[in-house]
Amino acid sequence: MTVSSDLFTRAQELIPGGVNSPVRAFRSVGGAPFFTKKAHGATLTTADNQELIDFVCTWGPAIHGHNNPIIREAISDALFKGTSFGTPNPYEVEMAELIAKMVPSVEKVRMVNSGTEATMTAIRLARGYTKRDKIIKFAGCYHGHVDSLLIAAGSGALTLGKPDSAGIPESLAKETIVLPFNDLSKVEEAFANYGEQIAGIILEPFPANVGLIFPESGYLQGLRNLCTKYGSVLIFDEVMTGFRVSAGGVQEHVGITPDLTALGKIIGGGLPVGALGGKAEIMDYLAPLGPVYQAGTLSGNPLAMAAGISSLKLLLETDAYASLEKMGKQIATAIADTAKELGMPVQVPQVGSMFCVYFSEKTVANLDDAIATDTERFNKYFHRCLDKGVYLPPSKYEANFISTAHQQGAIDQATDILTQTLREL
Ligand code: HOZ
Repeated sequence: MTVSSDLFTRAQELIPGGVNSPVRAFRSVGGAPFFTKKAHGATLTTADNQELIDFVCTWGPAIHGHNNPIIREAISDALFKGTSFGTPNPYEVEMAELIAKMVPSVEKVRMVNSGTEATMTAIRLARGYTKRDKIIKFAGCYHGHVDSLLIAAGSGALTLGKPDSAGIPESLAKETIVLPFNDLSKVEEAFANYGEQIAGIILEPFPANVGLIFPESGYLQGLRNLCTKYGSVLIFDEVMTGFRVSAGGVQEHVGITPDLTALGKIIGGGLPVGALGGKAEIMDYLAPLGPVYQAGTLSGNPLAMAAGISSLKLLLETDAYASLEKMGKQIATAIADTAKELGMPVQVPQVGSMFCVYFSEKTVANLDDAIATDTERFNKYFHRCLDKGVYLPPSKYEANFISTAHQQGAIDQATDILTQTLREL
C-alpha cells in the first residue's frame, strides 16, 4: 500500500469522497488521487516521493510556481504583525490600488475570500442595482458553487456528469437563463423576450472550466452592446483568466470593458482570496454605501493581501507574460504538430500560459462540442503522462496552467513526455 492510498482510505472515512473539492477525487479519469506533501517551483512531491511537473498550479493561483521565495517572505513579514485584525488594514488599500491599476474596468473593488464569493456578490449587486431578477449564464461556464449559477455548470460539476446541482430551489433556478456559448442570436432572442427583466449576463470570457474555449469574433462585443442597450450589467468572471491571460485579464486582451469583474486565484498569491471590482456607480450600491449587503470576517486578511500584493507586483516587475506565452506556445505547438503527424484528431487551444488538450476533430466552441470530445483517450493520456512524471488536470474539462517557475528545463522535459505519450496512445 502506498502512503497516498493509505491517506485516501483514511480520508474517505471522514471527508465526503475523501476530498475537499470534488474534481480532486480523480472520478473523471479513474483511479485514486495522489497526496502532495510539498511543492516547489514547477514541481509537486507526492506523499510517496514521486516528483511531478505540475500543470495544475493549484488550479491557477501559482503563476510564479509553488513556494515562491518572494511571496513566502511577504507572507512571513505579515505573519509577524498578526494574522487578522478585524479592522481596515494598510494592505487592503495597496491591493485595491494595484487591482485598479491593472484591470481596465475596475474603478472600485471589494475584497472577498474566494472566487465563489466574488461571483455570488456580483449577481446580487447586478440584481440590486438594476432591480431586476433574471441572470443569463452560458452552458459550461462555471462560476463557483453559487446557487443561481450551478446550472449547466462546468468544472467539477460537469466532471461528475451533474452540471445541475441538487439542492437548488426551482424558484431560484427559473431566474437563471442558460444559453449556449458562442451563439449571439440566442442572447438577442432572450433580451427580446425578457429584456426588461434581465439584471445581467455573467460569463467566463474565455470559458476555462470546460477545457478552454475562445469566443468567436464579435461575440463579446455583441454581449457588451446588448447589456448597454437594455441597461443590464455585463459581468466577466475572470477568476481564472485575470492576471493570467495578461496583466488586465481577457478584458485587456480583447479590449472589451465589462461593468463588473469577479477575480480570484492569482490575486491571493496562493492564499484564499477573491475580489469583485467594476464601475464605481455600481460598486457604490454595496453596503455600507448602498442597499446591497455583503460582508466577511476574514475579508482583506493581511496575510492573504500580502501574498497577493507580492504576486501582482512580481507580474508587473518581470517580463512574465512574454515568457509565459513562449512556454505555452511551445507546448501547444509541439502537441498539435505531433498529433498532425500521427493523423490523430487533437485540438490544443492556448492563450499565454493556459492550454488544454481536446481529443477532437473539430474546434470546440461550446459545451456540447466539449462533451463530444474523446473522454477515454483523454483519460488514458492523463494516466500515462502522470506515470511519466507530468501532472495534467484530472479531467478533460479543466485547463492547464504554466508558471514562470517552469522555465525552459521543465517545459522541454514536459514537451518530450507529452508528445512521446501521444505517440504511444
Ligand atoms: N474549481 C477548480 C477547478 N476549475 C477546482 C478547485 C479544486 O479542486 O481545488
